[in-house]
Amino acid sequence: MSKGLSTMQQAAANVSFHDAQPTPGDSRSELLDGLTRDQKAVDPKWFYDAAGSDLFEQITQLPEYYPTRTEIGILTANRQAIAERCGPGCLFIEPGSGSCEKVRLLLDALRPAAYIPLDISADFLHESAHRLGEEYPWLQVHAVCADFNQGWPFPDNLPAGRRVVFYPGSTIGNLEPAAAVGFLRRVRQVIGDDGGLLIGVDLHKSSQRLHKAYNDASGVTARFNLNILNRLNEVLDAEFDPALFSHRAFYNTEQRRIEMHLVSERDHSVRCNGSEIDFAEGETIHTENSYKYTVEGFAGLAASAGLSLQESWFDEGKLFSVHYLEAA
Ligand code: SAH
Ligand code: AVI
Repeated sequence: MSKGLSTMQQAAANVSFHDAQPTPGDSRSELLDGLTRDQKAVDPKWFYDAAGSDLFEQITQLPEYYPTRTEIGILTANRQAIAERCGPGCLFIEPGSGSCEKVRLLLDALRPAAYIPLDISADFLHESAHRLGEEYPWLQVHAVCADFNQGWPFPDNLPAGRRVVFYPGSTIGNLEPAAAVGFLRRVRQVIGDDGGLLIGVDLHKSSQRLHKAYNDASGVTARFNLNILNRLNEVLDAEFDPALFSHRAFYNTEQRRIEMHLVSERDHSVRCNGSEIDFAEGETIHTENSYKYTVEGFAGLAASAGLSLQESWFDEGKLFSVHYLEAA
């Protein structure tokens, strides 16, 4: 995507945009806190500036990265049943909406009263929401730029309707299990007693398959991982040199998660927000976890947030799952 911000000025009448991004001061302290721990770490939300969102779109097209195409297959094959579960005229809320591609598979069957994409990647959200609004002139789109772990600031002018949260892509896997329960509790609050949750969850599988999905031959995932250093340079006025770090991704079988790290190639110091951060050779910045679940494991997580599984859909190979849940 590279249409730029000019599309904002030609906003379609059915699209509105609400900005509730974290302040630069909060962003700096959050990042510095992570970079000064024993195991240096950065929240994966920092992957997603316009370049990072573009790189993620490229990842979704990689032959090794099975989740996106598998989930698209499941949504396409079951769209009628899914639309029946969600019900007509709902408010369809998508945290982490990215390119808003997957919602397109459901819109005609679903006919929601409004679609509310909520994402941290401001420019990308703008473009994706406007493009969707142009393609679907009957659809009200209320885009919200916010951190989905810090409250969901909806605009006041949402139409009435049952609320259904759509959380595809296994983005839930990027949250620590305790944070995932916190996220699901928020969903439970947002949907109230009569709403629903439609969620995509990646399943536990062979380490080899997982390893390949996060270590693609063309190096796109490595570029995605390294792009986080550009964010650090921008937000922290820092001088990280991407040439001094390399991509590492592996499956941690005990924790059932892919871990992504950036490995320092040698001892060096990086100027960061006016002070120096030291890196030893081989030391890493932990940039992402991607947890893989069993259906029982995910159902347990949801139950502790007050949500119960109503129906599940799978691909033939049981690589990926899509679930519909309601208040328990
Ligand atoms: N739903 C899409 C995109 C998944 S990629 C799909 O299934 O393909 C994850 C998306 O979540 C990105 O668009 C990213 O910008 C967004 N995201 C990640 N962390 C976030 C956070 N803390 N708050 C809001 N959006 C976030
Ligand atoms: C967005 N999220 C679910 C992706 C994942 O698979 O965990 C992000 C990603 N990281 C590396 N490749 C894709």
